[in-house]
Amino acid sequence: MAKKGFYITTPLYYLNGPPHLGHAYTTVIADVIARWHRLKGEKVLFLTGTDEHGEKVLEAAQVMDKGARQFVDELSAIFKNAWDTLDISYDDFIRTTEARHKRTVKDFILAADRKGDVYKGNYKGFYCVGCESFKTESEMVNGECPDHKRRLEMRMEESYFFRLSKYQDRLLKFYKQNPGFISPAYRADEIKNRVKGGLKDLSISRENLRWGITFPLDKEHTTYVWFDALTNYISALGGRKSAKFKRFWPADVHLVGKEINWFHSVIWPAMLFSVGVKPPNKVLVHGWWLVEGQKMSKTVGNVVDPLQVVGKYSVDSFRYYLVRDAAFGEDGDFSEKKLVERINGELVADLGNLVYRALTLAEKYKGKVAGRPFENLAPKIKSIERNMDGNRLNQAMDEVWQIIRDTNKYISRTEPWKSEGKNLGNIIYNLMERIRIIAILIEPFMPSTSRRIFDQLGVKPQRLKDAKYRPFKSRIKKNGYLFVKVEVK
Ligand code: ME8
Repeated sequence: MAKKGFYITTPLYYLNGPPHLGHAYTTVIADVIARWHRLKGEKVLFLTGTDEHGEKVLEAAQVMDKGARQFVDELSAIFKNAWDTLDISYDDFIRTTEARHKRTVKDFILAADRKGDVYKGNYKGFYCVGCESFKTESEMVNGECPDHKRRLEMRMEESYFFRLSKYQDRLLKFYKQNPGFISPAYRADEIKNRVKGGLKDLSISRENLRWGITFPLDKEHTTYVWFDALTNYISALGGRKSAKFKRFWPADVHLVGKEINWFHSVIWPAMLFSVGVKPPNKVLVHGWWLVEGQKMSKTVGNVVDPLQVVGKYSVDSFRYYLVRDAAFGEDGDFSEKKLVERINGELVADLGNLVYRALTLAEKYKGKVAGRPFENLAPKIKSIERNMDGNRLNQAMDEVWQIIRDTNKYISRTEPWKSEGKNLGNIIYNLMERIRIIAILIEPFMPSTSRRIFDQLGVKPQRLKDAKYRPFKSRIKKNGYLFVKVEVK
């Protein structure tokens, strides 16, 4: 059976605290891409979940004075609820503590061992619990991990190793043959240069940590948390021999933040080479959200809670802001002031106003709604499609917004309040059809707003193939404003 579905994943988030703005961003972006592919009529598998093993999670449980098991059960439910609130249309939510996952991790280690890629040795190095990885001296700044600002401890222990070094040439060849594998392209260069500089074998087991998956070759060892976590993308399919695997693998997109690109673009493909599975099609790398110019941190006290933001504004305005405000790939800078500006200036004044004005006209008008398009939208929709397919989401959004603004301009230009008869019927036809098309195009970004527009037009939710003018078939039921203006004090 050939692959015939679109498979997209988010990282599995560590359970060391509730989800924050950064987690919400990745998950919303993945949701937009997943919804986009469904809109095109594709069968989609959208996977997210939680990374529940390792020292970092264990430490967090201890701080809360909870047993690890209870801690991860509670926190993974909190993640799941957050994604439900944000209208995330995940098809599967995997937890690394599940049996289906443990089975696949064991299968991977045994297969890599059969290939001769696992051996026992000793590790000596500086470990950062924040990154859950060893750091070289050149990566350290004043004895600390620059990302986590933690003093790094020298560790020496017996460990099993994975022969990552063996795959250097194969990886370089793979990158060459698959130029779109790491995207955006500038994120590929840093990876290629590092791989060219040589690869060290990877320590994949821990002796003094019990919270994890028992290493199948040695009961005294626990599987290294990254070797464990990466495998999830295949465990969720039911392992490398399942029917679902045949249907969905290779994954189309692993969406990740820039700090874990290395794990997904180097270690993961090497693991897959070892067990004889094709690498994913694409690792799509995004930047970080800062908050008013600063890195989010508990110590600074500037961690943004996405649920608080959507409680104050709305789910769709938050989703809209996240996608629109940061150029994909680059860092973004969260500010509530900018969020409010976009709500008032774009959601209320452009989209909300358009729908309200046009439906008011349409509801009052008793004549025949028919006419001719004042503009051919096909080239614009093609361009949006190209940008969406290329994951340039904010550019696609800009183009959708242009259609919205042009429709508002069309109202000012044609002055429907001064028109009547066939002329008015034609204006209303254009407005209703364009609004229906807009509702289709915004669905991936703002699913509930899209639904509310379809409801008011009295039509069923539609797909991308319906995004063209057709005879008017709506039954208007106007129902309030889509967005409310935020009063700024
Ligand atoms: O790395 N801006 O989990 P994690 C944007 N468990 N995105 C951000 C962000 C920010 N400030 N902070 C976090 C792990 N993220 C591993 C992954 S995958 C097999 C295992 C997002 O909880 C971004 O996607 O530290 C980043 O890569 C991810 O959360 C890291 O989540």
